[in-house]
Amino acid sequence: MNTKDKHKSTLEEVKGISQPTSTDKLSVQKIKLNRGKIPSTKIFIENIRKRDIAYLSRAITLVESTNAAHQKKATKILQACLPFANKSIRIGITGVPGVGKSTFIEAFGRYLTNKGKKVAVLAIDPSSSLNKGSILGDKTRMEELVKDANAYIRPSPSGDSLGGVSRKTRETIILCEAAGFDTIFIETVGVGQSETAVHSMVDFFLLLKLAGAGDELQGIKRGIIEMADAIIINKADRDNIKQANLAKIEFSRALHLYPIKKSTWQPKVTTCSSIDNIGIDKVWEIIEEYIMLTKSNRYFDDQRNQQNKFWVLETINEQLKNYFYKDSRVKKVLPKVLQKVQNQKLTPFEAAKRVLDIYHKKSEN
Ligand SMILES: Nc1nc2c(ncn2[C@@H]2O[C@H](COP(=O)(O)OP(=O)(O)OP(=O)(O)O)[C@@H](O)[C@H]2O)c(=O)[nH]1
Ligand SMILES: [Mg+2]
Repeated sequence: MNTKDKHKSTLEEVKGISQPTSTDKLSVQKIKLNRGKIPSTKIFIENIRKRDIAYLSRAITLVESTNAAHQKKATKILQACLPFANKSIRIGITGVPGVGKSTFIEAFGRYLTNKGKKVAVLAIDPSSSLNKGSILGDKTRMEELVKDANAYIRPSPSGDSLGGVSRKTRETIILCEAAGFDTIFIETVGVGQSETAVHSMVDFFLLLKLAGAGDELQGIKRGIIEMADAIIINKADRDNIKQANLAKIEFSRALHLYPIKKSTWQPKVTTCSSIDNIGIDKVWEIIEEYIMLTKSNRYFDDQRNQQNKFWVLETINEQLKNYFYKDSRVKKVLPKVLQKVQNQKLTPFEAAKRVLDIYHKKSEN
């Protein structure tokens, strides 16, 4: 062994045979990065700005961590990333399990990276797709996108609070934007309340649907249709083309019955086949048209400002609730007054007032 080799990490010391992927250079860098000391904020920023995925992922992990030291670090990184954020198009994608979200994102993502775009995909709450194997499923359905150097796919863990998930996703958006991703997809399963949260963090909201199944069958709530800027009838291929075209006409008609949106945008309906890559370009055309309209009538920036305001207030609300319910005296008194309400000894309003008074008194001391 010569002196140069002596200083090599044992992780790299496999002479004469090709390195398995688990010990290739990038993996070694990742392993090193994930152990021991957390790098300085400056190092983080430098590497995130270079679109170094290992650093970006590590920063997102800090954002997602509940550890106080990690959160402090995450705040510093986010603050430093802020000047570089905000320069992307944020697109929400929703639809019931099986509608083809992952397949669509694979096709659409590839279409965009071929156009020179840098695409980040954040999947919120992937575990809600009934089985927890969906991340694995996504990896196979986004086979090409996963390997694409201009794409980054990150499933967000489903947290116990919606506010918590939303905060993490919003902060992850900032990190991805600072890393130069100019098109951000945020994917949710269109059956829960997370759509409202996603709607309040994106510029454009896409709803994927299937032809031939009623809204109830598809588990889509009316509110979600109202939020949509475009409805895409997926799987418009093979025996399904005629039905998909019919559904397109029906939805276009139905959408005209909704009140005009503040953006003045009339939501569009289109069909596509994610598997055969047909109609994908039309989706991008629609989004570009939307951006042109809303940038010229200033709705685009207004909406982002409104969203920021909304999230400030939302975060305050959530924190206040946390402080309140974690307060030891509240914890002690609340069950007692609830019991009194149940026994008809106290009205709900008086009960609430008593608990709030106790909390206020404590904070004044
Ligand atoms: N024929 C046809 N099949 C499709 C199309 N898009 C998706 N599929 C199929 O539909 C099934 C579900 O697709 P996914 O992309 O996994 O659906 P998803 O919405 O991501 O599902 P979840 O992750 O469970 O929420 C798969 O078997 C796909 O191959 C399409 O355009 N045409
Ligand atoms: Mg999926």
